[in-house]
Amino acid sequence: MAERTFSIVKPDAVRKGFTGAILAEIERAGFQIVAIKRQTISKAQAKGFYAVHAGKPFFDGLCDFISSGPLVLMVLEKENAIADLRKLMGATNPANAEDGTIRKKFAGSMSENAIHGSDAPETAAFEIGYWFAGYELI
Ligand code: FUP
Repeated sequence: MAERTFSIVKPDAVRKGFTGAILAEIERAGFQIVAIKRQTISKAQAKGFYAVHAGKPFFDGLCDFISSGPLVLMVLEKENAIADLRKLMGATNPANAEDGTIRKKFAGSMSENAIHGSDAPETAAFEIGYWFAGYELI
């Protein structure tokens, strides 16, 4: 059965002009783009989204970075979408990402790593609901 996941083309990749190339990789891997929007988020919105990381040493920098410029928010669908997107993204630190992954091709560093993808069904449900209303997902 088709599964949905949530993804972000992060501000570093948008700034560098990689949005289209990353979307092409996602579609080529068999994902349907169910919903998509480009916007600049506030630091308060970033803190709510990344609440699971609150208190970690990188939390403040992460929230500054993700709210530093336009990003692209997406809901993606395919069978096994959550795990398959994680595989397509590659390791959090692009230095450890496998060849052919989005982070290997487009990410510059651990903190500015081009793409986000939900890591489990519960986080996908929270993240989709955080950024998209039900009527945007029909
Ligand atoms: P990932 O699921 O691969 O996006 O990675 P995490 O959920 O562990 O981390 C979320 C984001 O926090 C990463 F994309 C980058 C940032 N981060 C750091 O900057 N430093 C760290 O040590 C860990 C994560």
